[in-house]
Amino acid sequence: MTLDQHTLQLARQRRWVLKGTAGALAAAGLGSWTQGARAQAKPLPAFASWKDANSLIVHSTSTVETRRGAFGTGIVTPADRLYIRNNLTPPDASIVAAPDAWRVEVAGVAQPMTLSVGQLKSMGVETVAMVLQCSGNGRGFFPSKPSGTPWKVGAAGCVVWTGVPVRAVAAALGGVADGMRFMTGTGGEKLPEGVDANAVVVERSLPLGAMDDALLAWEMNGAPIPLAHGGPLRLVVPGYSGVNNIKYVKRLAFTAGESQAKIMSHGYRITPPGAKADPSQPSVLAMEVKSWIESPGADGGTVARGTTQIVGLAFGGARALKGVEVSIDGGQTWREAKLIGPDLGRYAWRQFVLQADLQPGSYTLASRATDAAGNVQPQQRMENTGGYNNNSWADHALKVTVA
Ligand SMILES: Nc1nc2c(c(=O)[nH]1)N[C@H]1C(S)=C(S)[C@@H](COP(=O)(O)O)O[C@H]1N2
Ligand SMILES: [Mo]
Repeated sequence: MTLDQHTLQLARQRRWVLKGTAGALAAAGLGSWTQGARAQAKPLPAFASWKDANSLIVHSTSTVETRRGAFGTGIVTPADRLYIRNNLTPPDASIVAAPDAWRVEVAGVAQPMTLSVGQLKSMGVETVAMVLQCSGNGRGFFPSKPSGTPWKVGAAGCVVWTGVPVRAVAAALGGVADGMRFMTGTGGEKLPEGVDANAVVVERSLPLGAMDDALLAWEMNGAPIPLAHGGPLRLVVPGYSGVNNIKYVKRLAFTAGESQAKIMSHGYRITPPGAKADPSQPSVLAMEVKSWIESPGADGGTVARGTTQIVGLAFGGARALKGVEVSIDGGQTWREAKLIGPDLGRYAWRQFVLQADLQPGSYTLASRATDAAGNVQPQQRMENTGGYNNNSWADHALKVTVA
């Protein structure tokens, strides 16, 4: 990419209305505009200052979203563009300086034990590519404006994790103890003093079967996991939404019951509109089939007429992806898109493309994915108070003007 193209792309991401060529923009002093825009945007939090600000929307010091159109076309989301969601202040950065020294307590097995990351590395190794997606991704499309970050598409990424299978750890410690029905992970943040730990701790319980594909991971996209993403050690559970992937995991327990932490009992529940969250409502656990278009038009700008590659991202959630259809008329007619690039496994996302000849006019571009079990991405979101699990294709459609 030339510098001019790059500048143009940056400007598009900033949603400026563009007229003229890239060269003309450079001549018009676009450089100073970009600086102005950067000054206005919220800065990245210190623990994530290494990220690519131009690819991100900073909602707050604990919530950072990838811009639509900025995921890149390499399937795996680069670490410096990956979203961030922290419920608490992350631990001190010193914990990632000596990653092998981090310790995790393993309970609910025949021989409970506290293990260092160094020890875990001797117990087994496995790699998985998976979609990491916040349960609230797409909340920003809910007309009811649920409280919480109004994410659009960018609280998600496709990430490659390496670590030891949870099954191998459990087996090495004599196996899961009798009667245990859940796998419970606890985050290693320092909790504020004087408050009930259960009110704040990030602790989640998943059905025991979730351990089958789960890892205790120390590497992300080929490098030690950075603090922002849960290093030195993270519990990753392919197919389960973001919150169930516990960063800086300090305890992994097989338990008879669910965690009593508020984030488990009341947080992340599918609560009917108007009702209050309570433990009888279903938990947000496995992810559903979903897709969205990345290009053209993610910036809301005008699209050039002629042959166009409509590209996007699609995943099956807890199941493999089967296929994706694309519509250019808001869902009246659909055509099968082509899946491109290598298949990194059932938990990863795939890129898709549909080539279309777009003549001047207005278009509503939509995509609709189907998983291996035949579940089709629905037209409408399922209304719920927390704004979770939005996989509506209509909400994710893009209106574009072709000129
Ligand atoms: N320890 C801990 N783990 C956590 C969280 C947290 O606040 N603390 N946030 C969860 C939520 S809600 C999401 S969406 C993902 C975000 O992962 P990321 O910041 O690496 O993108 O981490 C999950 N794991
Ligand atoms: Mo989340």
